[in-house]
Amino acid sequence: MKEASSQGGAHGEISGGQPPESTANSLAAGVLRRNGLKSWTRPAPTLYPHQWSWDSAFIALGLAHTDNSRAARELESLFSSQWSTGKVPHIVFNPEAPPRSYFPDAERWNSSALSPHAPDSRHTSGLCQPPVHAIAVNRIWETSREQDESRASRAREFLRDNFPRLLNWHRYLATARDPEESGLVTIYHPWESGTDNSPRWDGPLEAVPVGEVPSYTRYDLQHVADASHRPTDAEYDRFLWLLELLKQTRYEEAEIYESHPFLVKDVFFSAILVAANEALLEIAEAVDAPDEDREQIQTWINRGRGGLDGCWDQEFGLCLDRNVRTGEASRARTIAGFAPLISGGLGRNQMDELLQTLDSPAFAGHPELRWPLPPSTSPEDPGFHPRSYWRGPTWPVVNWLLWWSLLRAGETERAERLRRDTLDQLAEGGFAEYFEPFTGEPLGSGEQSWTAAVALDLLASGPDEP
Ligand code: 2M8
Repeated sequence: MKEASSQGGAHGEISGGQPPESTANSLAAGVLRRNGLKSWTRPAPTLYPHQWSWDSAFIALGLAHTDNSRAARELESLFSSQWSTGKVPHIVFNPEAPPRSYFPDAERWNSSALSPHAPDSRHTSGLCQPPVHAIAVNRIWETSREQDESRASRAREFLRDNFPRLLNWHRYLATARDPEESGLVTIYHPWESGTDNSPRWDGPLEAVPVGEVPSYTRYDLQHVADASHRPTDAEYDRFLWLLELLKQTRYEEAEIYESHPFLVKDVFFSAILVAANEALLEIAEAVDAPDEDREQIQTWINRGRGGLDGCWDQEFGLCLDRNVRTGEASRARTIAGFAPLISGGLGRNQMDELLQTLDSPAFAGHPELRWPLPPSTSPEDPGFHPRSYWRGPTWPVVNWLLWWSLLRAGETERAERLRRDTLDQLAEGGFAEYFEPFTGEPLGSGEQSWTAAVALDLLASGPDEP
């Protein structure tokens, strides 16, 4: 496995060929250590100097294999900035980040001043991201249980403390973000999806007339080798305009629902919520939560699966997002379409159809791919771009989600192939943020924490592992 340089865009090699797993483990653990601050971990050394919500969840999942208490602290630190509405903010700002290192900064979001629901203690963004957290908490529980009784009892304590926070977070998503009770989560900004410039958002974004955006300087471009890896300036203008509109509502959910021009039912986010609710049900079991909480979680799971069923597109063999404003489906072929695989509970026919799409030339079966790993956007989609962020590159963190979902669905052989191919890609390209799908070139930031974190989980979960 290669180790990428800590400078964005550079990916230096420290050893050739695929190393033994113990070396790979220590390289991955080293990335998390170097990106680690006192109680949480930066997603990348320079490009992302603050705490990001779903990055932290993946990081905790990886840390669960090396240091349970550090993993627990990672999530506790994130949840200490949870809003009173239950929302877990997508960014918690680091007051010690170097000046002019990331934009939009805390000042631009201004959430503590604008919203009475934002925490006083730390500045945060006003958005949220996919809820991987309960899945990570469950991993901490699983890995602690395998150890001595004192660790298991500390983990049980951690579960007890965090169950109410997770439940509030999921309740926020099931209510404020789904007033229609459709089972699908509404997002207010492409940043909430985590797949920022995906062609999924092209249609809904085009419908947003862009107003006067207060002047700004992008700092992200100074941390990558080439601007083509990142979203375009035109995309940034739209992202920042949406932020201005959200500020005008003071981040009030009801007002946003009333006036905001970008309201989309995100199938990928919704599917992760279903899987996270399954994890939460297991946590509820472990902490002996009241029956009504468990029933509530089960209702959300059923509702989520029902909602996703309604978004199935026969022609693409994928699930599609829906614009709440127009009712139209986003006809883009992206990895988000595999949402039902993540939410689980599929019948044999739908599973076969999804796997057929996954294996087809539209995704992992494309004959020119460096590894048979699904690009974030299908090479057959008009919005595909092999180097541009979420428009085509392969993301290890997405491979992890698909691998984990395949395992849960009992597709063990296929899951194992995906695990091996993902690790081979990292062995050649290092712990990059994302990869060019045809050449395997590492792109974006080097030393990306969640890439290292999922590598640790994949390495620990091989068929030879106990
Ligand atoms: C990317 O998003 C941020 C904005 O939130 C950015 O581009 O500046 C996305 O890949 C997102 O999913 C991820 O959580 C974040 C940090 O890794 O970077």
